[in-house]
Amino acid sequence: MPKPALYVFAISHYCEKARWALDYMDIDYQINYLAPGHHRKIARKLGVKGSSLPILVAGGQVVHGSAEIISWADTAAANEKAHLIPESSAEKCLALEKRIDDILGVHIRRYYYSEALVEHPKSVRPIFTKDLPFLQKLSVGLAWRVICEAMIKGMDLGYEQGQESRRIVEEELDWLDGLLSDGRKFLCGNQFSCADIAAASLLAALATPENHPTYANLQLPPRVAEDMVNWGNRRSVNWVRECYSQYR
Ligand SMILES: N[C@@H](CCC(=O)N[C@@H](CS)C(=O)NCC(=O)O)C(=O)O
Repeated sequence: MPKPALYVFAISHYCEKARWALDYMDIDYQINYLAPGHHRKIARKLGVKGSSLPILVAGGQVVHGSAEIISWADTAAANEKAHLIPESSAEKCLALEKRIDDILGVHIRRYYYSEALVEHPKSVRPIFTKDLPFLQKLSVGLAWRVICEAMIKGMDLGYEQGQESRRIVEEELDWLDGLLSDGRKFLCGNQFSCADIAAASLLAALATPENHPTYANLQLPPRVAEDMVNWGNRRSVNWVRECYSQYR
């Protein structure tokens, strides 16, 4: 049987979340980097609703979305060392994962792109083309303006929108700092779970861990870089670094 195939954007924090889960569960898979635009054709071909990545194809099954991929990995993995959805605290961990996916993940991305794509699009292109096959790399170069315009419209980017998302990110960081303030090692339960993978991967841009597959070379736009310095000492951001060093 062919290896499971994971379709990703190199830059995407949701894709990193799925990758981390598969790596953590010792699942052997093939990674396929896609260019924006081309990903729609693949999503259509695979018959998923919408076109977002990550998508995993495993033994004829198409698994769409990072949370669904974690859930698939949790049952498919031969490695019994640890489950990412612990039975004893599944409901709580899944609820935390959902909040982190739906709020932090969305707003950190909107804040970053509002600054980077609108004002400094050249800083984004190298990460978008990272590890792409030659022809897709070429097509991103040729269609770069169109891609930027589509992303700006699709995610409703702009200065005001970025500032709104920045405020939401700060509120969510306060919430995470609060959760971690009792010294707990994991966000929920007594083991590393889907909630921890969600928070650490979706916040990785703030912590820029050395062993992150993409963000080591992430060039942040000036206002975002300033925030990263200010937020860098938060309990939650230090906890992300710790998760990367221990579990990634
Ligand atoms: N909640 C979804 C979000 C995935 C998502 O938003 N992916 C973005 C990249 S960060 C994407 O593929 N956007 C392009 C599209 O939707 O066509 C998940 O966890 O998988």
